[in-house]
Amino acid sequence: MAFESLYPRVTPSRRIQDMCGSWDFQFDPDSKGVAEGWTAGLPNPTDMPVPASFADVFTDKYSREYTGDFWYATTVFVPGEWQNGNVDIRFDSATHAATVFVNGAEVTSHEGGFLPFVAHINEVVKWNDYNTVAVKVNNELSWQTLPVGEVHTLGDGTKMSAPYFDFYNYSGLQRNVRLLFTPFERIEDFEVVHHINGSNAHIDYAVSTNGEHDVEVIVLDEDGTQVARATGKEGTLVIEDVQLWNLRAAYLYRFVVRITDGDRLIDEYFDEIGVRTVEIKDCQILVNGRPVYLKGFGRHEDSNVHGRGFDAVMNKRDFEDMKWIGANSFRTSHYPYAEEQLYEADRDGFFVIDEVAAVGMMKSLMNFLDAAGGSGTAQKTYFEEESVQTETLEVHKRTLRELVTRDKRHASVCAWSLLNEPDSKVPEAVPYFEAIFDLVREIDPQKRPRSYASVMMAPAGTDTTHHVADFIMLNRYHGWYVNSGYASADGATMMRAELEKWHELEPDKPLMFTEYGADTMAGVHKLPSVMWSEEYQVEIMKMWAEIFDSYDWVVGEQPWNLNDFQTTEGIMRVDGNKKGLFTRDRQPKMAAFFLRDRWTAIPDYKN
Ligand code: CKX
Repeated sequence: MAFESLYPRVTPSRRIQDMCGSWDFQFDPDSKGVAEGWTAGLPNPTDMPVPASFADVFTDKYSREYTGDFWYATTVFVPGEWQNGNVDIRFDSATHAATVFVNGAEVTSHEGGFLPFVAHINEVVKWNDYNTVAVKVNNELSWQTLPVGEVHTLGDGTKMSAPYFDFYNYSGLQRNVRLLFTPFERIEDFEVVHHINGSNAHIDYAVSTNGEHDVEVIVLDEDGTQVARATGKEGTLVIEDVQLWNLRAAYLYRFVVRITDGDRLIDEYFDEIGVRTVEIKDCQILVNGRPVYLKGFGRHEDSNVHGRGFDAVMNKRDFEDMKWIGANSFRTSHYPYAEEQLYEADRDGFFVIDEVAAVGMMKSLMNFLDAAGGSGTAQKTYFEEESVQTETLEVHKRTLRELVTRDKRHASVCAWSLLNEPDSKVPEAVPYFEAIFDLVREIDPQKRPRSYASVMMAPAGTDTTHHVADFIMLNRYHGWYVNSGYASADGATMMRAELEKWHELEPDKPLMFTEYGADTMAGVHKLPSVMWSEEYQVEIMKMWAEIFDSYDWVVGEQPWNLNDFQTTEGIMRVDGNKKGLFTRDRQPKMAAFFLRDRWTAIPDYKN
């Protein structure tokens, strides 16, 4: 069943009741909430906005850094007339794990903090009455969670998150929560695969329902005119004179799926879908058969006080900043983003590299940098650990199934990133990578290109896993973590040598940079430049640009990061990571103007 992956829509057969707003909230450091009946309501709550991360709303360190169980609770009125259908609560995410109780009864649980799940509540609901919803959430990290990390215990017994990744471990009900009504017989999922034939498109489709009645699919253009129709749970739709979806020139059709019994409508669902193809060919990434040059960013869902909480205003500003600077792509680093972000990317024609939260698969104890030296407490490297090759691999596969199921129809989702900066220099990584890359090839109906973001500690010749990738993605930091400051020119020389080696190893695979850059404090100016100054970030962007322009099989550049963002505190971070081309309040640094001049002069398509 993939009903949980269908983005909620109001249609003639479907209803939505928003559950966002102020919920009760309480920490449960002794994990006693279930035993003490918090499932029916919290004993001593404060109020907490949903969606939001809880950390940055508090003024005390204990609350901000809280690690362990914590609870949300609210009441929701369920209309009596909804008895003649399914009633579900859809959580667009709960970070990182959640168990849901309705009127004291456990109804579902879910692990993974960045993908949706539903609680089916018909059996426990009080119809035409108020119902208590309690959610036990947990934000503890381990070698089996995606993302990866540890939990440390301080001297007084307090737990503390120790992420293996460089973003703050924000958690909570960070995305939308909705009460849904759908017919008992309903559309559970559907997929489309596009084929372009001259001026026409042939779109193979498959619809999943939980019943036996007839299915029809209708396609409407942007004027609402019907341009195609087919019947049956599977088939092919033909759109003549198709308007293709292109980078920064989107066109979206409305695919309307119906279950009917003669003239009677049983269920209707729709999605806004762009018709396009994406493939690797002739050492290029092709959209609609044309080679593209990707300009854009690694990002984070991150903003002041909201933390990782869904923020439509900040998301809109991010897209406006990306359009201003001339970008046409982004990677959902380092976790699946809210569906609303992908719909925005569909509308604005952005090429999205959709990344699962497989980050930190390398041992680290201090803002992840320890991983470079393999230091830290673990005796083994990450992929040498038996539990990784078994338990974590299953978590990774389940999360990939959820990701592909949720995002498979989006025109903007043009590629998958299955890991970020894993320890890909050890032979034990090979079977793990092969298993997850094979899975995504199997379950993605559109067979999109797959890759992973390569860490600088596993350069060409050391990396053991690049054979699984359809294209190469490099995170490289010459000019910052290595060969920095006055030595940056040496970094450029070393990078060119590594690129030549990559092209020898993988002559048929295009290559792009998914991270490069320099921490930059907005407002720090020096002549000549020094590291951390805005002038230095400009120089580093120029250094990388000259490298990219030297190779036609370098097909994309995504500096790190679009914005400054919050991380775990440490000696390497000044209230977060400052590699943004924009500040955390979305204002441009000097280097953004350099990139704007550069990117607005580079076409989205090479021909
Ligand atoms: N890459 C040496 C992953 C990102 C971090 C970035 C950084 C690292 C660099 C790896 O999540 O923020 O240190 O800025």
